[in-house]
Amino acid sequence: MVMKFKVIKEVEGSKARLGRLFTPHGEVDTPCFMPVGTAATVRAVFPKDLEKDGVQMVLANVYHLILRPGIQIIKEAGGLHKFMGWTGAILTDSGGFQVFSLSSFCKILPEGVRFKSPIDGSSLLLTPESVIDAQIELGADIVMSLDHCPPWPSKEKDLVEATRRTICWAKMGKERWEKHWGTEMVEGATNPLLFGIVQGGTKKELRQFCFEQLLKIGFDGFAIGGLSVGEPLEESLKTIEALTPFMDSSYPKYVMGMGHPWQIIQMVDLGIDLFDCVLPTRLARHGSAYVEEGILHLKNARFKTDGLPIDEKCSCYACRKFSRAYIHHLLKSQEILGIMLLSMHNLSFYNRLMKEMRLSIGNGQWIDFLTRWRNKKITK
Ligand code: PRF
Ligand code: ZN
Repeated sequence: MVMKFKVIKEVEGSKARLGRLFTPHGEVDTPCFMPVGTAATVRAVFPKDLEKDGVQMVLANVYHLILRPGIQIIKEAGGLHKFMGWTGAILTDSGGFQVFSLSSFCKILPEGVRFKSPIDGSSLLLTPESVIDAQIELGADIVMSLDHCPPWPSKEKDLVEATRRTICWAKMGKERWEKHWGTEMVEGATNPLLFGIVQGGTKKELRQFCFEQLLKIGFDGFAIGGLSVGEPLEESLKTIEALTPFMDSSYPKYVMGMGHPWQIIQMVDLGIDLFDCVLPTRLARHGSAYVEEGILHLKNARFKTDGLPIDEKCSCYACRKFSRAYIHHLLKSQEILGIMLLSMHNLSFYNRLMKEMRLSIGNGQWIDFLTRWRNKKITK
């Protein structure tokens, strides 16, 4: 198999590493944070600003795009990249998480998941094969297998069943994948990457079993799903810590949907390469801004006359040009620019954090970086 991931530098005394992914839409440096653009838009942010800020890959969700506008419309528009005006890489999620988040609107069947559309009430069947087809039709750079993400807590029997189903669906998806691209990867070809998703709740043995089975099926990378679904944070990190030593280090590893800044730093230390999280853009829509010391709630009256930028250390457009008082005013007046500026700033904060992490791994100062962050308020 041709590897589409290269480990560039490892750290002594940590599992943190610097890597590079090779996708049809360019190289992606890891550790990498993907802003969430579920419905083919990172909410309230122009793609040109993401690009300027150094974002190399965004995440979209095939479940949402099937429902609206429909895969055919995007295909006819020239593919997802053209449709959304994004020239970087795109990872599309498969809909497996919606089994968790929309559990009352879906039914698990051996052949896939049946959803009731929240838009018009119609019925939609996602199968392990149909989600692969749809992601390929969109032109995704990283395609995710269909999985079953169970809630926490779940009975052991239900966890085992969800894991077995995830493995079975991964195999069915891989077979469909091979129908598209063949079984042999051609050196230098710019095919997309296919990732398998490890489930198994917080059960170490089940997680390891799932990974071993997925490894046998063969993927370009592996995601750890089923975390941040209600379990205590300590449990999520322990699960990752128990699993990563069993995961072949030559593959990229992606923890899905978990990304408080301090969690990302700890996961990088555990050898995770890829992240996504709605937090920076969601918090922005609630009027909150990340700074190294914590989170500022800019709707708070104490910012009414504050002439400082959101963060003096940040050089994003929002921080260069505007005051906290102005953004407070925009939020209070329900002006959309307030949310746009905060979204831009929060993503800038994440991108800077990722750049600093890559830099400190690259120049041998990872442990210092980790120690410095451990002492910050934002980690509490
Ligand atoms: N599966 C998929 N997407 C996801 C998850 C998962 O388990 C999670 C869990 N945190 C987020 N996004 N397919
Ligand atoms: Zn800023």
